[in-house]
Amino acid sequence: MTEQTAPKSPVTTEQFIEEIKEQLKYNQGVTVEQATDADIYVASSLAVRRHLMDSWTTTQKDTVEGNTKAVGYLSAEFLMGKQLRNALLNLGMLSEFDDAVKALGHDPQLVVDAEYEPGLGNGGLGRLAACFIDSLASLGVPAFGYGIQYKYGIFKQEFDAEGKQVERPDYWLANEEPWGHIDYNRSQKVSFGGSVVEEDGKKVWKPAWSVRAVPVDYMVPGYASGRVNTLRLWSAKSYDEFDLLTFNKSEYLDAVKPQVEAENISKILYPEDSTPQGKRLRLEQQYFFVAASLHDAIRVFYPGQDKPDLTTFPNKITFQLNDTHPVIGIPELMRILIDEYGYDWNTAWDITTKTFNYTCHTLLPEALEVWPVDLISELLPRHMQIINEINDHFLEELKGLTRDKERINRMRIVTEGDYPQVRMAYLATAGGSHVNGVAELHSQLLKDVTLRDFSDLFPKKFTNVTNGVTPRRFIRLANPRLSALITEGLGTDKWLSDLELLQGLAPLANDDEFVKKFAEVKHANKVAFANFAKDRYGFDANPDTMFNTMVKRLHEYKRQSLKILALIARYAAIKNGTINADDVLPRTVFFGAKAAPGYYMAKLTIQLINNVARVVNNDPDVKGKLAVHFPANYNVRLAQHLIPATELDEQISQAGKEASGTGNMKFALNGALTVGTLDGANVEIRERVGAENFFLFGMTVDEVDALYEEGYNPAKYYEADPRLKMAIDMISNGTFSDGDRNTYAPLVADWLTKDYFMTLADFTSYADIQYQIEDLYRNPMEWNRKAILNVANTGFFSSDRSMEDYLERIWHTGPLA
Ligand code: C3B
Repeated sequence: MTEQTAPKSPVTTEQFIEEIKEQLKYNQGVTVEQATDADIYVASSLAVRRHLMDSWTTTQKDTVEGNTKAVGYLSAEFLMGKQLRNALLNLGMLSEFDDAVKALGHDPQLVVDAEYEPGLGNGGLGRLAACFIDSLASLGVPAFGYGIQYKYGIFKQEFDAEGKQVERPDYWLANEEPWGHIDYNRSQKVSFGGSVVEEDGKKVWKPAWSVRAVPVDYMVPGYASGRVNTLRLWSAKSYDEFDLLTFNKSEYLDAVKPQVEAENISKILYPEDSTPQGKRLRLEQQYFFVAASLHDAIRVFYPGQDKPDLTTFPNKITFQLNDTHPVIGIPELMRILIDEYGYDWNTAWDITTKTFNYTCHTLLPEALEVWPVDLISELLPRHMQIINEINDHFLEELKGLTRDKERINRMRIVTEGDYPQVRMAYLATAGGSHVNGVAELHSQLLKDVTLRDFSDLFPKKFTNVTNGVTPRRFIRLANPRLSALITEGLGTDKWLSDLELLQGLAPLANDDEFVKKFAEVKHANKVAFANFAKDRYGFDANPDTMFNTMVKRLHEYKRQSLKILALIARYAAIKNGTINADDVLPRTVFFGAKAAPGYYMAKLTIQLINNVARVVNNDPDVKGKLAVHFPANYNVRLAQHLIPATELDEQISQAGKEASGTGNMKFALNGALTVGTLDGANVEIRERVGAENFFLFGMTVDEVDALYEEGYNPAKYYEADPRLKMAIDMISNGTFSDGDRNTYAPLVADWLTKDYFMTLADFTSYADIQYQIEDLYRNPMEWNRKAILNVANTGFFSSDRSMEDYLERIWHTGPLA
C-alpha cells in the first residue's frame, strides 16, 4: 500500500457546526437547544455521510466503467462495530467533530456512545470480513461486501443472579440508524421451493414462493484513499401480491403465510459460531443473500443489457466465499448461466470456477457445513439437480486423475446412503479456483488433514493467506495514546497505511526514555479502562495490578477452562499459604465471552467463571492479590476499550484447533505480551516477535496427535499435579456453588474422563509458565521492552497486508487507476 499521511478534513469546525445544525433542523426537526446526544449523533452522522457521498458515487462509477476487476466478498456476517468515529478518522475529521460537538454544548464521548453497535456477526469470522472491506477501500480496490441486514444481531448477553448466561434480543434497528441506505429501486427477487419441469427439452424451475431482497447500502470509506466502497446487506421483504388462489378458497391465513414468513429470512443472525446448525431457515438465509448478490453484480456490471456476454463475468468481479456459508452461490451461478442466459454446461462451469474462491476458517471437520439432499431438494430443487450434475462431472474428472477408488469415493460432493448429504466445503473446493486457510499452520493442516485428498490431486488450488486486522480501528481509534507515541517515535503517521513501518520502533526498545513513555501510555490506558469499567459495569479494577485478559467466543477448544483451572489453583495457593503472600504478583483477570445459546458445556463454563469471580473477589484473604472480572456482552466496543489496557493476553487453544485467531494480533499490536500455544497465527506472531518475547507453553500439534494415538487418560494428569487436583476438587466440593456438589459435575466428569481438548495435559506447563511471566513483570523496563518489540514486529498482521496477499495470490486484481 502506498503510505498516506492523515487526510485533511474537508471542513472547518465552523462549517461542520453549521452542517450539524442543518441536519438537526431539516432531518430531525429539533432545535439545537432541544437536541439530545442521540440527536447530535444522528445529525453529525448524516453530515459526515454527505462528505462521503461524492467519493462513493465516483467509486461506483469507476468500478463499473474502469477496467479493474472488482472483489465481491460474500459473507453471512460483517461485524462492523460503530461507524461514526471510523468515518471521521478516514475523512480526517476527528478533531473538527470533537470541537463542533463541544461548541454545540455536548460531550463528544456521549454523542459517540449514542451509536448502537451493529452486531451482525458472531466473532472472528465476521470481524475479519469487516477488517477486510475496510482495507480494500483503503487500498483503493473496487469491492463490494455482500451479506444480510439481520434485524436482530448477535444476542445481548446478561448474567443472572446465579451467574448463568441469559440471552436477550438485540433489536439494533429500534433506533434511528443513519448509516444504512435502503434502496427499494434495486431490489431482487429470490425464489424458493416448487418443482422442476421439462419444457421444450429444457429444465424449468417453477418456484412456489418468492421474497423481495432489498439492498441496504453502507458506505465503506477508505483511509486517506479518497475511495468509498459499498457494503450491501440484503433485507427480506414480502411481495404484497399474495396467493389469490388459496385466498379464494377462503383460507386467508394460509394465503398470507408465505408473505409473513418471507420476512423472517433476514430477521435473525444465527448465534452459533463454528458449529453449523443445519437448520432450514439458515439455508434460506444463505441462498437469499447469495442469489440476490449474484444478480446484483450482473445488474451492476452489465447495466441495461438483456443479453450480456457473461463469459466476461470473471473479468468484472471475483467472488470470495467466506467459509461455506455462501457456497450455494456455485450452483446458483450455474443455474443463472444455464437456465436464465442459455449457456451450455461447460461454458457455465468455466465461468463459475473462474468466478469463485473459497476461504476455509476452521479445522474442526465437524464444523464444515453439510446439507441434507432432502432439504436442498425441497427448498431449491433445481439447485439439487445441478449439484448432482456437478458431483457426476467431478467424479468423472477424478477418474482421470487417480485409480484409487476409495479416494474418489471419499471426495464425493454428494454422499451416498439412505440420508445423502451435500458437503459444502467439497463443493466449494471443486467449484472455485483457489482454496485458502487463514494462517500458515491452518493452511498446512487443511492440506494435510481436512482437505487432503483434494490437495493431493489439485495442489495448485491451495494457498495460505494469514489473517490481519485493521490498524485504523484497532490501534488508532482504540488506542489514541499509543498511536500518538508511535507517530512520535517514527516521526510520521504513515504507519497507519503501511503497518510494517512499525519496525522502526524496534531500536526504541533500547531507549529508556521511550520505554518509560510506553509504560506511561499503558498505565494511562489501564486507568481509562478502570474508569470505563466502573462507569459501565460497576466494578473496581486496580490499574496497579497486572491486567490479564482472555476474550473470545466461549468454546471448549479455546480452553477458557484451562485459564479458570489455573486461576483457581492460584487462588488456593494464596489462600492456603502455599505461596508466600509477598511473592504473589497482583493480577486482575478479565474474561469476555458469549456462548452459543444451545451449547451446554460452554454455558456451564460461563457460570463457573462468574462464580469463581464472585468467590475470589469477596475473599479478604486474596484481596489486592487476585481479582476476576467478567463484563457481560463482549463486543467490538468493549474490545476497543479492553485491548489497549491489557498487558498479558491469553491464546491458549489446543494446538491444531484455532484456525488463526485475530484477537492475538490486536493484542500484540497494542503492546500486550501473549501467553499461548503453538496454534493458529500464534505461531507466526511468535516467529516475528521472537521466541524470547512470547510465553510459549503446551503441546504441539504432533504431540497432541501422538497422545491421542497412545490413548489419552486425563485422570492421570489430575493425579500427577497437586495444583490441578486441588482446583478440580474445589469445583467438585461446591466452593463455587455454595456447597452444591452437582452444579459443575458435568464439567468435572468431562475433564476427568474425556477432556477432548486435553486441558488437563497442558495444565502443568501452563501453570509453570506463570512464574516466568511474573518474574518478567516484576521488571517493568524489561517487560515493556518486550511489549514494544511486540508492537514493532507485528505490522505484518495488518489486514492491508492480508488484502495484498489475496490480490496477488487469489484475486489477481488491484486498485482503481
Ligand atoms: C474463526 C476462527 O475460529 C478463527 O480462528 C479465525 O481467526 C476467524 O474465524 C477468522 O478467520 N471462525 C469463526 O469465527 N466462525 C466460524 N464459523 C469459523 C471460524
